[in-house]
Amino acid sequence: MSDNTFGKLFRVTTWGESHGPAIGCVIDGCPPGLKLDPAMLANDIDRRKTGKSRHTSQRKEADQVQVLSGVFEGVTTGTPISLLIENTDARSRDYSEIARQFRPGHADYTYWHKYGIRDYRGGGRSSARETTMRVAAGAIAKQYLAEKYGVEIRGYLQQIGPHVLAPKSIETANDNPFFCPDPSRVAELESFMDQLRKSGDSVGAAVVAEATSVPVGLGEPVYGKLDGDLAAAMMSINAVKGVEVGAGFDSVVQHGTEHRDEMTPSGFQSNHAGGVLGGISTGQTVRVRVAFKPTSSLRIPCESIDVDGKPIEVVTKGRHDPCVGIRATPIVEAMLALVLMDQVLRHRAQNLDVPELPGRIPAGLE
Ligand code: EPS
Repeated sequence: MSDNTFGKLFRVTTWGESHGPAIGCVIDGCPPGLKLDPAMLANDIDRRKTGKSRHTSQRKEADQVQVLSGVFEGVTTGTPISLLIENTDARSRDYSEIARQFRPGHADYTYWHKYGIRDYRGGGRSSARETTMRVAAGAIAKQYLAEKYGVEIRGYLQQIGPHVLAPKSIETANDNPFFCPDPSRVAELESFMDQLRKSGDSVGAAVVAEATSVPVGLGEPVYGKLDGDLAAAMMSINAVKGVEVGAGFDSVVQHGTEHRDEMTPSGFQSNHAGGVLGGISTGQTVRVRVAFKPTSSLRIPCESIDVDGKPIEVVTKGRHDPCVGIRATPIVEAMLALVLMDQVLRHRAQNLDVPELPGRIPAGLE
């Protein structure tokens, strides 16, 4: 496993396993002089945590982040920032049977055949636990982007199973366990999840994240496009099976007259592009939608095989998420922040001397 680093100039390397002593990351390339707000860092880590409601895994991690380097008197120094979180509530005995078995739909099988060895405890490196460090690094990127450019990143649960959630009031998404952007739908989600949990099954979900006040010009044609980087970043999150930017797959049925975002001196008239044209940010809201598959650790028995290829019936015990998408909003936001942060530094490295040209239109309706 040799690709644990994300980004070209804002480089984040994560390490650790779900049931090891700790998880951590090293962020190399963070500009010096950024005053870090520890409360904001802790808040984002807390938003992603397990065990905050009955609808997620009941593993209770303190998720206390230790800043080991790269910050002096609360300000980044430009040297590598090293963050560490101890694992304090791993229960490895839940995994004793899984040690020799494969859960259909899980990375168990591919890790085993790729490496010939696997830390089966809590899924090891393939666990969603790893996303904690993405959120930590993303919180630092968010702070820089907000301070320098006024970029604001927010996300919400857009769909869970058959329930499509319109963003009636995005600012309330943090006030409920689902990141639901419509308070009037929360009770319906509670009973949906209660029934699902009782049934022992799991379900998929979709999360939307958007960034406002993104500077024009981020993204590098042709292999470092902003949307290309976003797709890769989102697909690297556990359980993600699809990514859309702007109109995404709805573009298939659109006509050009509908899809094109008409321009006037006062703004773009729509945002089917999702804030990206030719792989470069337009200055409009960058919007991404991410599809999460249903989780595969289920207590409903099913057919599988063991490490010797013998047929078995597999049942997963322990504390699992019936829908990993429920707490994925902070993770999607973090990956959006990391991509924008990296592209900001890359843009400045090459194009700092390019003047702002006349005729730049302000952000439009969206
Ligand atoms: C996970 C399985 C569960 C979750 C875990 C992700 O692990 P365990 O069986 O050890 O409780 O709790 O999520 C986290 C620990 C976390 O911090 O997100 C999995 O299989 O991905």
